Amino acid sequence: MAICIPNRQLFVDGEWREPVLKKRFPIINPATEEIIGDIPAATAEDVELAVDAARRALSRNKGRDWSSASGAVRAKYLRAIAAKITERKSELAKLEAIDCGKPLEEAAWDMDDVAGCFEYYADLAEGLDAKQKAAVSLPMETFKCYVLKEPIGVVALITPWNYPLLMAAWKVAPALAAGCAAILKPSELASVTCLELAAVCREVGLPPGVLNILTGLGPEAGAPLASHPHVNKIAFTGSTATGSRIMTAAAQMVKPVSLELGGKSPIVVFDDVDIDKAAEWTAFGCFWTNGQICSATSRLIVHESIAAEFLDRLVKWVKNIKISDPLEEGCRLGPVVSGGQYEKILKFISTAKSEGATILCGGVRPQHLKKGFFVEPTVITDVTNSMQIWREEVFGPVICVKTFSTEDEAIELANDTHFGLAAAVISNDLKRCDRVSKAFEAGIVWINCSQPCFCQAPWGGNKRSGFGRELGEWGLDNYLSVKQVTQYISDEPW
Ligand code: TXE
Repeated sequence: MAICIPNRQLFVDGEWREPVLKKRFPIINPATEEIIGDIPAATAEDVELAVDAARRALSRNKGRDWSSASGAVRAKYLRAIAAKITERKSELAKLEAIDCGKPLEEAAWDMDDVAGCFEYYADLAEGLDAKQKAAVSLPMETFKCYVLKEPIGVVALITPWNYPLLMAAWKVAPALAAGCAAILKPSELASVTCLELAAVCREVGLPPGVLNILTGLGPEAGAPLASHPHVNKIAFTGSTATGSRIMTAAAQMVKPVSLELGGKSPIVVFDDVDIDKAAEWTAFGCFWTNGQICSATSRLIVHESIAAEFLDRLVKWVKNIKISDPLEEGCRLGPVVSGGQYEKILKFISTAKSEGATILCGGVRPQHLKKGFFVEPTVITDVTNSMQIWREEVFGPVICVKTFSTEDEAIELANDTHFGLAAAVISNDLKRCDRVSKAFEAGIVWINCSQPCFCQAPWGGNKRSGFGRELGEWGLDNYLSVKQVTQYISDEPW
């Protein structure tokens, strides 16, 4: 199934533009370790051009002001983008699969979600027209007050590689719906489909400068973008370490940030469950997208009375997962995204072993695959709270297991982390699920499932998993600022 990586440039002011320093870097297919193309590497010079273009797209005297266009007009473009993504779904899914290693079928679902996200924010953009001005009732009749919701301005959107186009859509769609102009900086490890988004924007005639896309390295392209004085807001998804750097840069200029960072999310399984179903949800929650999901439920906390049987089923389930090139029919697990991530995951596993944990299954490269960054799904037991594998985000197909005997103990173990993104509970007792949900220190809770995600519902974490919420109306609010207008009412002329 040959597929050609389109040769693209940076996307600035509605045009393809060669990077000022003319640098490019290679794209590596993680399933074959082969170089399959290259992409432009933006630097601070390109950031200047992109920020200028975004500012012009919002400037009232140029006659192309995206921010004061009606929500209905913006919705028209968002729907056109959604339609083009759907039209190109199968090609985009293949590009995503060979760029980041996710199974083709999953990549195709991502494309549906991308289109759905643009559609959803098109609806919200239309709704915004009616909500842009809201009256506030005051205790004094001599004053009247209303509130305007206005686009925040030029926004920097810095995204990761695990859902390259979908994570971009989660930010681009609400930012554009709100009337902001954006500069998207995708991850250097998987930027191909984001450059195709640029092609889509050209095709639908999105006004110049409304969306600019700069591929490049974090320190060279992301850092100057985050610290640019004319960027009014930064929305970031990625590691906690980089999130902290971005927050520091934003603090210098007192600009708002929303951060969706790492996780070490628990899944608590009580003793009253259907063990097969619970094992399947557990495997799905941790091994979907190879565990490279910020919300992966990578700490299994299972009731001691069912632990042995549960682990037996989980291991059987895991051993049935088809690991192959993502383009192969029936692939359920592809390679992890890069050589760096591969080494990092194996190091986590060897450290767990040296700290005294047991590798129940996996932990190695699958024997039938000699090339590519493949790691077998790994289940680790005999884990203590102080071990690295219990405390740090692996971002790979690795789950670590602890047992509990009481509900309080389960909650304590679940919350025993600096992170607070997601948590799941599996039990037939819905009152208990309700209690446990309230006790979880996490921004997202799943009951009797793990990982479902809908663009209508808020997404984001607490503690070191960041702050701010994406998706739903909360996602739109990320890109709106609130202005109070209060008028003194008087019969006397001014
Ligand atoms: O992340 P980075 P990496 C976690 C996961 C993974 C680890 C490292 O644990 O193993 O992060 O992955 C840009 N200023 N997550 O190195 O560095 C970078 O170019 C501005 C969790 O890929 O956080 C990319 O576009 N930008 C996560 C983006 O930040 C900078 C998803 C994310 O890269 C920058 C991905 C800088 N100084 C990784 N340095 C999740 N929450 O889903 C880098 N970038």
